Amino acid sequence: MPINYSERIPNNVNLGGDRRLQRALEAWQPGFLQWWSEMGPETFQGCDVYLRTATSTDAQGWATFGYVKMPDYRWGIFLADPEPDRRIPFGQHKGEPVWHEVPGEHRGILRRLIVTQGDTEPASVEQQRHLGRTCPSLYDLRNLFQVNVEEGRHLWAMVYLLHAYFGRDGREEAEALLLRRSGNADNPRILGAFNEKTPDWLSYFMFTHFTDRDGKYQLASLAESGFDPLARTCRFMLTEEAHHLFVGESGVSRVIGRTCQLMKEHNTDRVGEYGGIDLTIIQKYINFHYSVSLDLFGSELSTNAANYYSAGLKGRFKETDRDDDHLLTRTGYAVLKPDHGVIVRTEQSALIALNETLRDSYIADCERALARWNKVIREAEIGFELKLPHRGFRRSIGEFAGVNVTPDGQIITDEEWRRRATDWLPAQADRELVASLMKPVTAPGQFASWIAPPARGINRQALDFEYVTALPEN
Ligand code: BYC
Repeated sequence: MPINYSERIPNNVNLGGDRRLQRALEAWQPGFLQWWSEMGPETFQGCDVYLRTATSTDAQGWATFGYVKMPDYRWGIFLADPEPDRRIPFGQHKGEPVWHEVPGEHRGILRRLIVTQGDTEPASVEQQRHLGRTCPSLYDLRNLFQVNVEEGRHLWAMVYLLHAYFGRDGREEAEALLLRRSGNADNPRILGAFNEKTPDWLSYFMFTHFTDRDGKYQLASLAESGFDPLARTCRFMLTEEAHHLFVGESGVSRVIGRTCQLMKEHNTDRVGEYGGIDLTIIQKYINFHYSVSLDLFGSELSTNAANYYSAGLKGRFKETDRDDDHLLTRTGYAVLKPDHGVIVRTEQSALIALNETLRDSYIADCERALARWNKVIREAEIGFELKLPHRGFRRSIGEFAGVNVTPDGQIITDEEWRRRATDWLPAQADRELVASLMKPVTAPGQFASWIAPPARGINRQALDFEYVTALPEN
């Protein structure tokens, strides 16, 4: 069936006037819809969900709210407005006009970056597909689906770049994005965190807090790219990403708030029997999701990252605001490394240490959010402080891979690690307790026992607004 482009696919890339691109997307769209029906949210595809859809990039159009059935969601293609006379801000081509076509000599690595970014988007939808069944409220169910459809749109954004700029190999990569599966042994998603399970809503909030936040930093680095279509695409994606981070941070904050309330009401730290999640369990989930997400920045010392930067393809967070030479060929950067049983500070070339530079920006952001969670605990007058574990804790990528580092940064033996791992990471019993609380709550305005209501509704709607209607029986 031919697609009506201006209606079905809202866009600002002149899709209606580009026959070649139309044909490519026409061939890809049925596969996407098939993937969405197989791997998108289970059970709720026939419901009306109060969603925001981007229909243009201006203030009126980028967040249009209304009831939509998810398979009818209009997955649009948007680039932020071009900046006149934009110049490549960093690397060997610094100061030259940005590229509007793929620079031939950097084609391979550019495609690889776009594919890696694109692969995470459907992966996260796959990881979250079961969660609707155990939603803590209609408000949270709606937010889950909002995140899911927007990850779908972010996949479209990367597929648009592959189709519009990379010809046949771009089309093949776009197909492959629909074939890999999160956690599949034979054809897994590319990056580690996207093959983990998201078994419960606490994991989901941690994921949207810590793993989506990697997305914020990676997208911001790609938004500096000298390849202007990628930069503009990522800039628009970042506007949507902010809501995903809000879902994560406020979700965890509401769980903490409810736990503190139960601790005070019952004068105990163990709130499981009262339908809450202990702060010690929350800490273990933080340790797990934070460490998995730190791995997403790649090795501390990376020639890939140096090449991306020198080629002008991937910058640093807020590259253009930084006051240095934007070449980094003669600059140093401090990097922590394990060395004979202790962790030492070493001086490295800033160009080789770019993954660590981005990880540092991310860690600082995570610290700020953690302080906001701790404020909730402090205001409840409870003497407990959540912490981020050391950056070397439970890492699988880079200098700390295979080294047993405790949350406070001590290197320990394999034997001691085995003995103490469940002090720091969710044990079977912790996961079972959290799982036992995951009972669906779908009456408007009601919330599960383990989470506090949010401060306000979505788009100024009331908390008892029917964010999802026409729910399936039982
Ligand atoms: N898992 O020099 P290295 C998001 C591989 S999240 C598995 O250490 P490099 C979102 C690496 O590919 C943002 N493999 O790293 C969030 C390389 O493989 P090859 C996603 C890994 O290349 C929530 C080898 O190890 N966007 O948007 O400098 C919901 C050595 O590479 C991992 C991006 O990531 C890992 N964790 O940096 C929805 C941006 N880490 O060459 C969405 C694009 C590394 O030996 N990607 N490897 O085969 C990049 O910029 C880079 O690929 C990375 C890795 C930063 C990921």
